[in-house]
Amino acid sequence: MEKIDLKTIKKRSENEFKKAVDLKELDEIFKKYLGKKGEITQILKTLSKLPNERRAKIGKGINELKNFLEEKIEDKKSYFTKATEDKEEWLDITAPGKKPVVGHLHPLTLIKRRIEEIFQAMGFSVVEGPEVETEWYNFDALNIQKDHPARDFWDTLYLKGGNLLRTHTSPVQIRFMEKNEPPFRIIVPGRVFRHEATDAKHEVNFYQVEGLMVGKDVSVANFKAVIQEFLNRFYQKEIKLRLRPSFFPFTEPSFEIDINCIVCGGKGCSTCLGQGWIELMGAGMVHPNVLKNSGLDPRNWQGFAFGMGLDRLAMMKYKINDIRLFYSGDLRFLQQF
Ligand code: FA5
Repeated sequence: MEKIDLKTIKKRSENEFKKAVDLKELDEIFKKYLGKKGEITQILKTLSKLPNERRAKIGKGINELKNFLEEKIEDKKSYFTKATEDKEEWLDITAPGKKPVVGHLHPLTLIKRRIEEIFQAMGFSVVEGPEVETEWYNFDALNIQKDHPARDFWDTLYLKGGNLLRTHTSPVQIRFMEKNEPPFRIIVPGRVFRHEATDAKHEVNFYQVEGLMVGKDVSVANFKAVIQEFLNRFYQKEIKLRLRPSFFPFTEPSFEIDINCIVCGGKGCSTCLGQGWIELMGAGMVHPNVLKNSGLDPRNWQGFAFGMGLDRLAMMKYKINDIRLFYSGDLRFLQQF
């Protein structure tokens, strides 16, 4: 019988263990030494043929080596198993790729940008103002005295210290005229707030676009031309509009601008409440007191102002019958734009 060199087997197997990188390789080593046809198993089988003295010696050595290998295998096995479990990121390069969801702008932002583009092309600058206002800018400077019933149109939320959430974008008229000499033309898109019950056409938080054009001889005719041009470009078709006499403390004369309902073409539907017309904005010639309150001499300057509901423009454009959808955060709605 050939010489059994346990030391060499131990060294060799130990080396192989060190090199093993996963459970599969470990299994190969196990089979090689301890499997049915493994080296150690074979030696154990031949023990009975050895003379007594040698058998005892080799038997002891081979059992020690067997225990040693079994222990090694167990250790390394639990090491590999744990390492796999601990892996935080598991990259399966064969899995099909996931298409990243690409977001897009909110419909009201798209509308705001389109409005800005059209007015800028007509020579208007885009100006912004604060959403938290003082009573002076939101009411008094706009010729709405403390006890005037017109304040009731624009009920709002008052903050500690006397400031309030602006009810319209009109205060920016004053802020701009205080700092700039006419002639000028501006638009002011922005968020406004009102304390009122919501319905399909009314929100407590919505957007307006203020317009202001002041010069030596700016007239109602100029206003009508600018608005007609704007609406035609915005809706990409000839829009039928009408000016209705109205009242705003900060304009004289004042009017309301309605457009033929785009949803039903003027026949009458739920969006226009059967009227065939939809109110889009308030407007008028800037009141002399407003010019005075902004530091301008009404004998030298005159102009028009308007304030339109951005949400209402968007509703007409996209044929949306409830304003509250814009603020619902419902992806089924938003993903359509
Ligand atoms: C005003 O806010 C005036 N500041 C507009 C103005 C500016 C008149 C300059 C003259 C000169 P009014 O309260 O009517 O006016 O609102 C203007 C527009 O905002 C309305 O025509 C409508 O389109 C929109 N709007 C008003 N209330 C709501 C609401 N609760 N929800 C959504 N849109 C609204």
